[in-house]
Amino acid sequence: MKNIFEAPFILRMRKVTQNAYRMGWDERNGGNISCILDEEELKDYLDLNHVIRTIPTGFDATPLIGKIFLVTGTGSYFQDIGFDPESTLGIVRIAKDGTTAELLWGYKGGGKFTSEMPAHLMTHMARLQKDPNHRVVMHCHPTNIVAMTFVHELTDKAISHSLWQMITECMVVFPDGVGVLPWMLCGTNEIGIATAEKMKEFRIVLWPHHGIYGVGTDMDEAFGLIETVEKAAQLYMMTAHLPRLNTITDDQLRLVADAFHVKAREDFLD
Ligand code: 2HA
Ligand code: ZN
Repeated sequence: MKNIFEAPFILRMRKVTQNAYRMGWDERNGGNISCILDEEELKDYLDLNHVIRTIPTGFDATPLIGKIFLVTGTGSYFQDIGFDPESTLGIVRIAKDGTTAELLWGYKGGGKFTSEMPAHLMTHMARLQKDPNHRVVMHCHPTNIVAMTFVHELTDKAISHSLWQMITECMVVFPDGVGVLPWMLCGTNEIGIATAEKMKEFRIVLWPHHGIYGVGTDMDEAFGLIETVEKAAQLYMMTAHLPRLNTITDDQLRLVADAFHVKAREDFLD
């Protein structure tokens, strides 16, 4: 068996969580990440027949039966994941009943996965239907995007349009726009269902006055997507109270989309 502490998926999780912490997106135990692991790769590191214990998920995840996830633990601090991955992370497989997770590694000391597991697993189900290469769901609390939800109209169209206008690159990185939910109680199946519903259309979903969900085919892509949205929100917040003398027009946004061969959400342009 290879040493799991040197596995690329553990090293990448350590890198991403440390960077997110330093970006100020994950104060205290804020934020969580889940990543679908490749069984072929994992079997060099773990005996997949050895289940340490089982943990109920609290809902039916039948489409994910047999899938294996690396997931941050509830209550764990992102700043701790780098030096103590085995206590702060877990590897779980969705069992044959669809409602139980089998712990294969981690959550040392009796922990369990993030309280936002419903939103994560339901989002994985929604995104896998759209993109078979989908792998990662990342949730965190970037300062400016949360600030923006206090001062901006909360519709998918209005918020996507404002973000696109902040940096030319935004149209290239998220031509599909961002979705936004009404304020809802976090950690519930209800917010999971609402998040996954938006994820049928978007790769970014905002939880007003709380944070953001971003997805990707790997951790760097999910991180980069959130990073780009947060940068745009920062520019919005830096300029929102100042007279707007210049902007990127809708025709210019279309020009960017054409030049970079991406398909802008036309109904979000005027
Ligand atoms: O895990 O971010 O939304 C802490 C949170 C809950
Ligand atoms: Zn949160």
